Amino acid sequence: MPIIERASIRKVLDSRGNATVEVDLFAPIRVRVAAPSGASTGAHEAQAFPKGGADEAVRLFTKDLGPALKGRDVADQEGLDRWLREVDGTPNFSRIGGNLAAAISLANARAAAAAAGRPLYRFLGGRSAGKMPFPFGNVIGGGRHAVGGTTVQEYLVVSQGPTVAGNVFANARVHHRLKEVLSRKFPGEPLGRGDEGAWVAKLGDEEALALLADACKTVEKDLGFPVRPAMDLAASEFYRDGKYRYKDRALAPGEQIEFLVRLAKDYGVYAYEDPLDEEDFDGFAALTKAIGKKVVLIGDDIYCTNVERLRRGIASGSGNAILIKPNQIGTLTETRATVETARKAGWATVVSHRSGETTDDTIAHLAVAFGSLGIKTGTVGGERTAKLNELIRIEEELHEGM
Ligand code: 2PG
Ligand code: MG
Repeated sequence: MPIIERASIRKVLDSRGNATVEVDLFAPIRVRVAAPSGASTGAHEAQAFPKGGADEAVRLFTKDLGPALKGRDVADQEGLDRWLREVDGTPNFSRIGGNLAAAISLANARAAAAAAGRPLYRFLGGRSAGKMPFPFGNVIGGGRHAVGGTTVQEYLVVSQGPTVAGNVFANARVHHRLKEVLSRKFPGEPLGRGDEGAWVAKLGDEEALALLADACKTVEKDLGFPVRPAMDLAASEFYRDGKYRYKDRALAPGEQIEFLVRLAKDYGVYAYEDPLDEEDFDGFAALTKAIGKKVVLIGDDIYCTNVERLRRGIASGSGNAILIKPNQIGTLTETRATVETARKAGWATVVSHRSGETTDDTIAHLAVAFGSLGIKTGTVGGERTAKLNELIRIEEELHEGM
């Protein structure tokens, strides 16, 4: 396979107006990957940037990493990823930053795919690339992604029709429907949107779920396939002094589990992400015992795409699915190891965007390559539709047998 002839980097904007990094590799075809950034980050995830932020990442790349990439064979993904770990030398990529590591690592995969003349999803997924993920679309928001919204970070719609294109548009329909419902409910009041394009309104947490479940039912009836509600509670963000602190109630861990079991039953919740604090493996196990056969229970902050933490969770039965964010762990090789471990244990994977995104569409390819159950990447907004529209294109290619 070809070697990297040239590597460059620039500081670019993310969708929140913060700086992130974008890496170009020439091998000799030019490929480009930009890294996203989170707001509700897990305690155990890679540090996104070195001290000094994106500017320091650019400096490190320009001085050391970029020149050292020159001459590397793009086929050696694992060697590159090992080297990134060595160069960094810390357990959480705090010297070079997980964002720089992920951008380099994924750009190399893109370069290798381009050299092989194959789309990335096919290059990474081999023959198994073919099953399309369900899009998980954020439609009502709060937490760290929206000022004045719900305590829960994300209310999501998961449309489950026969095609990804149909599901993407069904999710958008629920987003539209909620705009009508919310403008009627709060006449004359401003209706905002959070970092991921979800509606932000003065709603209680159960009230928001009830509105979402209703909107899902309406669209489901119209379209004739399952359209289900889901939530990313990002519960660590509102767990303080032993209680989950909602606007209208404070729940001890046992009460939180009872609350979630009831909501799942009353509103037909399809999936919960981070329903409990990121250190509560026992709570996750108790919830999984109670509803794990019926509800997809996804660990994001608890696992941070980290294979060691996932192994611990598999052993204790703490969930049945894991969220996959490459920049939480830093390299493609480690991301794949986590996905493989999940698959072997019968756990589902959901590949995810970050709240601060760019128009980079790499995760659409990863979700297809990994045969993931889902991809969480918003419903509307250019940095979200970049991924959704790429999924539509991938589905078309698969359909045409390309
Ligand atoms: C999450 C993500 C994406 P952030 O919690 O799942 O929705 O948020 O990127 O802010 O960590
Ligand atoms: Mg999350």
